[in-house]
Amino acid sequence: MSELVEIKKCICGHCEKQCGILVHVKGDTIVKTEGNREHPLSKGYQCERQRMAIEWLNHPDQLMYPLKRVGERGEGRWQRVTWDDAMGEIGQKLIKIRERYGAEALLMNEGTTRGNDHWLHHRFRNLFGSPNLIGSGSVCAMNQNAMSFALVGDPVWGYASDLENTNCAILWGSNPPVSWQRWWVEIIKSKQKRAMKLIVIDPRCSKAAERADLWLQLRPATDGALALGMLNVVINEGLYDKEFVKKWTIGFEKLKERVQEYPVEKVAQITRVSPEKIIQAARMFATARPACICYGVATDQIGRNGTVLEHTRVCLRAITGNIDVPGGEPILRPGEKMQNGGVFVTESELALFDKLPPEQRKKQLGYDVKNINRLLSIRSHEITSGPIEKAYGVAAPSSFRFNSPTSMAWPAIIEGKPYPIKALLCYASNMLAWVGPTQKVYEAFKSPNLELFVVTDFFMQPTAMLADYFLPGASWMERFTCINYLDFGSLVIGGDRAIPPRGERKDLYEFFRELGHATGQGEYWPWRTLEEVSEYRLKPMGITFRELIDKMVIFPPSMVPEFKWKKYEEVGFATRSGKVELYSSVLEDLGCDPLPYYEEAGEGPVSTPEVAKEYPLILCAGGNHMPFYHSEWMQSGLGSRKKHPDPVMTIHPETAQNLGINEGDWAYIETRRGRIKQKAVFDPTILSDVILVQAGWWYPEKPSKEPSLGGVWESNANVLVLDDLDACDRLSGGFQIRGLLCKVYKA
Ligand SMILES: Nc1nc2c(c(=O)[nH]1)N[C@H]1C(S)=C(S)[C@@H](COP(=O)(O)OP(=O)(O)OC[C@H]3O[C@@H](n4cnc5c(=O)[nH]c(N)nc54)[C@H](O)[C@@H]3O)O[C@H]1N2
Ligand SMILES: Nc1nc2c(c(=O)[nH]1)N[C@H]1C(S)=C(S)[C@@H](COP(=O)(O)OP(=O)(O)OC[C@H]3O[C@@H](n4cnc5c(=O)[nH]c(N)nc54)[C@H](O)[C@@H]3O)O[C@H]1N2
Ligand code: SF4
Ligand SMILES: [Mo]
Repeated sequence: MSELVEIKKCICGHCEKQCGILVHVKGDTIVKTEGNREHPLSKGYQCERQRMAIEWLNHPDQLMYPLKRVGERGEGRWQRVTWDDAMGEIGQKLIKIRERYGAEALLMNEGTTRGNDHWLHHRFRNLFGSPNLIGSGSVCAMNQNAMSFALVGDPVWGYASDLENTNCAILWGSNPPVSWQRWWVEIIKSKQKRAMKLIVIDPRCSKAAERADLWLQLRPATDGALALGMLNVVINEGLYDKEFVKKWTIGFEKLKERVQEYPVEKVAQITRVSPEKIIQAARMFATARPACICYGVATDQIGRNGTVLEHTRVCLRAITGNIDVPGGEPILRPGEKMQNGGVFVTESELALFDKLPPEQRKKQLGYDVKNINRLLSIRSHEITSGPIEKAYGVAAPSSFRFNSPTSMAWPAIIEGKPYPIKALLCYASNMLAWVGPTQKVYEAFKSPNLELFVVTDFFMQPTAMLADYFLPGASWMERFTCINYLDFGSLVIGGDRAIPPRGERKDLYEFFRELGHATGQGEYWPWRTLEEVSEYRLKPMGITFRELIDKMVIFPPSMVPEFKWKKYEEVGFATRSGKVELYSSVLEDLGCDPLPYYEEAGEGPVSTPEVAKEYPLILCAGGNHMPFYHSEWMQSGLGSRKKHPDPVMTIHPETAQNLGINEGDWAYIETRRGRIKQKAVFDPTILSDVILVQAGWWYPEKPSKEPSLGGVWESNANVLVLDDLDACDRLSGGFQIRGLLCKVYKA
């Protein structure tokens, strides 16, 4: 083994932030990781997970070889097989299933993006012929993205807010000191440097709210009403950018009429936020200009009204003139010509959406179901694609633009309704932990009607415990990175791999390439490795992958030396009208209300008072904890688990006292769906009838088989959630996670 220490420029994949990390390698051993100060985007930032990256990689539970189930699903008996044998068998089964039931009988499930992976599964699925994909996106950002595309033609949902130059930022159901620490650093800097105003909307005084100039403590899941109340103030007090509205929007008068239905007094009653505070927030946001509303996930998880809320937020951003201006929401597009005139090959081009036959598209679960998933259907994708392609000059982004409601997947597997789903491919996702109710997901996985269930992951997590095949994945330290971040913009990010994959682990590129080869798609997967495909993508730009890794990031001309703002003045917006459609023609075509509105969540104290009698508390089944990442980092022995050995439920001390619960006690949390237990932590700032439970919890130290399944039933928040179609988000199909009804008692 070489004694020399080599330093590799890598991109961390422990979450979606893509920080540049220097990995010190001796032979095939990683000896140290540190934030890369020269990285143009992360500038040396690293979070506490980096301190544990090596122990994570060396954890004895990391799996190194493909496994095939022997015995029943969940029995925990596995046989080691080769990749060739596993892929050969999986490929044959998929081909047979397609012959017997049609390509739509394949359902794919993706987890949170880590960068490289999106076009891969789209390409495989489109070539296979299935329109069916489920993913966390329907309760995480994808819905907001879709609303942005419908109204503006570009994503302006606050994922890239210009915090450095803003005078006012709203954190809406978002707690960046825990969830987005790199943003939080920028927010604090802007507060110090330019006295930026911070508004936080949260039912408890979160870490972010502690630093807020204005904290709006609302009843969970009433965010849609609050937003309309704020819009009412902005419009009626004339606080909007009149010139922008006149020149660049359509439907303002209709919107104005609609918001009259939401006077602040009425909104105050719904939300429990005082009229004075609603007015103050609206004025602060509208007059501070420039201002932005950052992304937060809480509102994607309130069921029914979640995505409609984003309609109102886009209106707020647009009419106050905060789109594509410094300090507002920048517009970033893929497909821009680089300095040499060449274009980085985009995700959408590689995704080959045009290979999915029109008759197959229409079969998508939720393609055309009234009141559900409209905006995340392939139909919506088709409607919005024309103007986008015209404006962008490349295929419309398909990554992150459509999927099916999870609640439609389970009946398709279990009962064959509306048609049978027979195969499930799950990559980088732990469905038993992320989607609910867990009981339904479990029933689907155990169904004899599911003929093939494949999982690729690092660990034997609960979902994998029920699979037929397990394929071991290569982590960020074991693979290369070459991305333009899901076609959000034209900048290209590259990263080295620190060490070759351990054991027989393979990256997702190889996973999908091998699946492609096993199902007759070989000609479409000519590049043997991620390095080769990266060279192909970079070739038009006239640089090699090595050069990219060295440079770390390549920016398109519109970003250097200075970011080019107000691009719409030259090219218009990428909608049919070329304007921001406050009154949405896309929603109208989809048969939805073209204007924003408010309705109560499917379950809650107002919509289901009869349930509230037995389940009097309002449950929010989520809220992040560092360094956990969803269901990851729970393995015992890791620093993360030592720091947080148990799952925690946040509750008001008086509410707990009335229930005879002391701080640190185990408590049961029960809804109509089921019950779990977590440890009580007191927070005097949370609304007294609201509790917050930690999501993603399982116990990797418990048996990896039935009935325990890694303890996934004990403390997993998704045992509690609701996915009745009528309670799901009307536009995204997302199930209801926040604003539910529960009762709590001592365990
Ligand atoms: N109750 C409740 N449910 C929620 C949420 C909530 O707040 N509350 N949040 C929702 C949100 S925002 C999201 S994004 C989802 C998250 O849902 P998921 O993205 O499915 O997250 P996890 O459940 O942690 O599963 C990720 C799995 O992928 C594996 N993995 C990670 N990277 C790779 C890779 O490169 N290759 C391979 N082969 N495997 C990999 C990890 O080991 C892990 O087991 O959960 C959603 N569900
Ligand atoms: N440590 C850590 N960081 C993460 C992740 C992780 O798993 N762990 N996951 C990443 C991912 S994929 C995502 S999507 C983000 C999500 O991160 P965030 O957007 O910050 O969302 P959460 O942390 O789920 O919740 C934020 C706040 O929402 C509040 N909240 C609960 N219900 C409601 C409601 O009805 N309305 C409003 N307005 N607020 C409510 C909670 O009190 C909480 O303070 O985090 C990312 N970062
Ligand atoms: S896990 Fe931490 S270091 Fe890695 S990308 Fe995310 S924030 Fe950056
Ligand atoms: Mo997420």
